Amino acid sequence: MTASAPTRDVLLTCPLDCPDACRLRVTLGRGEDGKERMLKVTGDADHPYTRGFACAKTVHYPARANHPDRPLYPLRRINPKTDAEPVFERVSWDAALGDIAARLRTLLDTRGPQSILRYHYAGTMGLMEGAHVHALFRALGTPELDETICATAGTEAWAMGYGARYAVDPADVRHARLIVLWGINSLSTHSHLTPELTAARKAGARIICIDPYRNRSAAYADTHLKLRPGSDTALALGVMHELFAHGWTDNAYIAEATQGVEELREAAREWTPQRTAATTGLSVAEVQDLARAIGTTRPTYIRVGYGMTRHEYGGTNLRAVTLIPALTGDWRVPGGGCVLSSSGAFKLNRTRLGAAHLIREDAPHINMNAFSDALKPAAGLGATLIYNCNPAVVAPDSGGVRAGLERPDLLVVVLEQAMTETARLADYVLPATTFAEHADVYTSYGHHWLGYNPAELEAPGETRPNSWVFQQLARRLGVTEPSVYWSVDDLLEAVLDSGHPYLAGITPERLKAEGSVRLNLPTPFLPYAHGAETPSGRVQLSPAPVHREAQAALNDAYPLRLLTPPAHHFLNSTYGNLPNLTRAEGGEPQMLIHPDDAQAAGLSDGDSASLESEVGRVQRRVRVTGATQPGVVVVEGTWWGLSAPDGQSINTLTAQTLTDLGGGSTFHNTRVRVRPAGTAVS
Ligand SMILES: Nc1nc2c(c(=O)[nH]1)N[C@H]1C(S)=C(S)[C@@H](COP(=O)(O)OP(=O)(O)OC[C@H]3O[C@@H](n4cnc5c(=O)[nH]c(N)nc54)[C@H](O)[C@@H]3O)O[C@H]1N2
Ligand SMILES: Nc1nc2c(c(=O)[nH]1)N[C@H]1C(S)=C(S)[C@@H](COP(=O)(O)OP(=O)(O)OC[C@H]3O[C@@H](n4cnc5c(=O)[nH]c(N)nc54)[C@H](O)[C@@H]3O)O[C@H]1N2
Ligand code: SF4
Ligand SMILES: [Mo]
Repeated sequence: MTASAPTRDVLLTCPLDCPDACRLRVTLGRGEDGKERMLKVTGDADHPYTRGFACAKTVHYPARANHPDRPLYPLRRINPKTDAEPVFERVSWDAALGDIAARLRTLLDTRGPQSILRYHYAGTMGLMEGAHVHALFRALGTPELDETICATAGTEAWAMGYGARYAVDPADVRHARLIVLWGINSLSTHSHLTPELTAARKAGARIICIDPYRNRSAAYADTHLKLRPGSDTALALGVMHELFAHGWTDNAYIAEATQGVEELREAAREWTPQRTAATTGLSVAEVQDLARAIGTTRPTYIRVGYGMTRHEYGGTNLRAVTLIPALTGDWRVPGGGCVLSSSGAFKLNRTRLGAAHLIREDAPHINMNAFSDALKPAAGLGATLIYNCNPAVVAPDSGGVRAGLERPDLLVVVLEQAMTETARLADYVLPATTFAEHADVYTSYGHHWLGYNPAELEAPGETRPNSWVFQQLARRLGVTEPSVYWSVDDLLEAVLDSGHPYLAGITPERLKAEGSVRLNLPTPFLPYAHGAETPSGRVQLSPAPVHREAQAALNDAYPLRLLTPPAHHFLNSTYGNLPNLTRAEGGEPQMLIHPDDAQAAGLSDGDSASLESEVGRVQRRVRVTGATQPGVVVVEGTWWGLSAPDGQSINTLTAQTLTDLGGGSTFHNTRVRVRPAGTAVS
């Protein structure tokens, strides 16, 4: 792009799948073609949560919006999808929509709605472009897609103990005197928590990070506990053992606000520091120190991430940890408690959002983690429409997903802002607008502000919002359900009309005028101070969590556990096509391996290694480092396969195995073997 002169600054909410939902200051400028485009992104200095900075990723959003490969016109694939290099021709919207609608109509009439699958996740968190757009499919009666790839194991685990997900007010975190980052790399994945952590530390707080490898947050913390992956339930029970044994429990809180403490006490009894240490790989002293710190420091703030949920027993792991503050009574103290997500505080009226009212009791459900299976010919799909998601890279068993999308008899329609590897496998690529180019409404899962973005920029080329595309298809398919045709104003009107006190005073007019509005929460916000929104009205401690070893146990054939957590400079696969950000991540994906394991496998730093799981095989550059532990290898980031030496996504290795709760993904559960690339299995 040639340099443009800045024209104006606008304030917009970041649409990406990140807890921070930042209020961004976006500088626009006019190019030589006379059109305005995005020039620069920073954070709104006046926003109490964003505090004037955007993350290391989103400052580069303009390069993504103005990317030379961004699809700007509807494209039709004209060579076989099995050819390595796709060839597309530009077509008119009318031709593309007409053909897609005709093929969907034929499928509906001959094979029924179950032959069509929508596939999506949270590429945009917007209520219109992310959530409401499923309305068309509900009107057609196509299968429900269960959106399990990220959060449902945690959501269900939280629901068992607490009901709705409420969070400690971020502004109260600075009051905490102990902060435990438990299975979350918040410095990378929740970067606006960092100023709060730093403020708490200045006031004397200690920060402990519990993670199998030394990520950025572990390096920042005062103490890093390098536990064995999948052993969090054992560690949580070990902490509880000490809480009970030393009388560090808040018995008044337990009596008033919880149910099932005797069962939990019984379950914790066998988790002595010795046994806990043996199971978690930590030392007895580390276990005792963690328990004493939690037992004797008020308030203690525990921030859990989704990391510990991405295992076979991940739901239980998270539930065990989140019950700790119900024993210490931290929920009564501003800054104390445990946080997974703040989303429960957004008490919107969702009855018609995404036409949820049309979901039939007997609707078939497809778990999005099983997309590879759903795309097998025997499953009977004739078409899939993919939006806000890049499954050829991010979904488990991505090799199977790619093979499915390549099927010549399957109509693949991809709505995209970037020429992703999923888009490259489409029969039709439909060019999508970005957050500056369409209006939308945003909640957050890390703070308490509701956001509204107007469409500030003219849509480039022939890009269109998802909602426009689906309304056009709906017209061609004769859909009459009114909510399918909602405007953003209709949506705002409907969702804000819940009568809940947290939304009191928040009208569509006010939200549109102010752009970012704080929920009307009580101060201090202590949502679990006297109980929880469970059927009993109490925090539910039973059934007591039970530690279980993964069924995919390490063995001689597969001696290493592979973790694939997020990269600092990507947002899932978003930004993986920007050269400066792939450079910042080391130029290509790398496998971190402990010196002991590297030696055993005959690998040295900088070598190329073959990693093999029961699902697939990839090749990665080796980094020998004590940052990880024996038995654990780490590949950070869902890089584009195109950036890897072998062209393969890391999810070539991951399995469709589901978690114990919520049908969630198990991305950190993969067992692998490694050897120098190009050598045969011995
Ligand atoms: N920079 C950046 N930010 C992001 C994202 C991104 O891709 N990049 N993605 C966004 C999205 S969609 C999400 S869901 C969040 C995810 O953000 P996080 O919750 O931080 O990420 P996770 O993959 O869940 O992994 C977090 C940590 O859990 C550790 N872990 C793995 N197994 C275990 C275990 O058994 N026990 C414990 N205690 N820890 C374990 C991993 O080593 C990792 O360091 O981040 C969001 N923000
Ligand atoms: N191995 C491994 N795999 C993982 C993870 C992991 O930790 N390890 N993390 C998992 C997690 S937590 C998640 S949430 C998923 C995320 O996986 P995805 O939801 O696929 O997230 P992204 O890779 O960011 O891709 C989102 C896509 O949506 C597009 N998009 C954004 N806005 C719009 C829009 O308005 N309209 C349209 N049509 N498209 C839009 C973007 O261009 C982008 O290509 O990945 C999962 N996959
Ligand atoms: S990706 Fe997250 S941290 Fe970065 S600007 Fe967006 S909301 Fe903020
Ligand atoms: Mo996620």
